[in-house]
Amino acid sequence: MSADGFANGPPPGARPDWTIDQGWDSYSQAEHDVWITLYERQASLLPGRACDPFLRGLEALDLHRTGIPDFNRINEELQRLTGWSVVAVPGLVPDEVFFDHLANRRFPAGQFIRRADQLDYLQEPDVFHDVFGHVPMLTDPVFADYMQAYGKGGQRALGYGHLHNLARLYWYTVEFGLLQTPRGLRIYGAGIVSSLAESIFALDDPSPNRLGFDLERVMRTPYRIDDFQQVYFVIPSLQSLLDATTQTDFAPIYSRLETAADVPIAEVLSQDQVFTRGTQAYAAAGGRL
Ligand code: HBI
Ligand code: FE
Repeated sequence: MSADGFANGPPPGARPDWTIDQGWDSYSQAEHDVWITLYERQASLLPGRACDPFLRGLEALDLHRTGIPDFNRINEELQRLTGWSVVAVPGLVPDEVFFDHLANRRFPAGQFIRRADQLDYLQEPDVFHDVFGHVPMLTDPVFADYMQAYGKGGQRALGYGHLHNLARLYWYTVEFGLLQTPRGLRIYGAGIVSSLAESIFALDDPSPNRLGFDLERVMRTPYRIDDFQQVYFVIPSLQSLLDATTQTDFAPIYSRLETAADVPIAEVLSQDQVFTRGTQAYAAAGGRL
């Protein structure tokens, strides 16, 4: 939804911070069945693909197979582990509202769930994308700190007029990030773990580039929202991601970004750490690299 789509404030029934009651009792069995179908597909696919903090979070929160979880139940455990809580929202909320929630350790999760005929793609984040995709990582103390630091950074970025650069950081980490482990690359991005096809594509397909994470490089790299990623960025550890966000003064980065050109999405720069060079990049270079 574009920014002016929020011009007239929260929708009817939503509070000023855009939260609504989840209304867990009002979900139909058909809606719970959609969750069960999606959960079972991903839970059987992700061992060996999702990173350990994600799998541990999935177990700790018991986002079990009996249907859409009750946020009140999840929050008892989540608050005990990292002080985060899940709050229900009708869908996408304005950036400044989103950042304020994150800065206060509240994750805004869509209350609705996709229909059974929309299993593999939907426009707005629903409760499966948000709660199955994003919430397990919030049980990890380091990632929980990163998400709060991101929220605070987002509030500052709004002031600098560099939200679009920070949105790229969110996209290439929180949504589509990969983690380096001794056993190979593992997924921590919510947009990947909540997608059957991309959970396979992100690790196995030869077409995308997989490059070492660099904060400024990521902030110069546009992204597409309607297809698999053409580039994934790999972090060496969750701690390194947190350090990049908390130990960096963004002001000089923002001023350099004023004049730096975006990096074409499929390009590999000479300074990039290359984990895998995608076939599409190979093709774009005319088959010689
Ligand atoms: N709102 N509910 C919700 N969920 C999001 O992931 C979200 C949002 N609003 C803005 C937004 N994400 C993006 O602009 C982030 O990059 C900030
Ligand atoms: Fe998301």
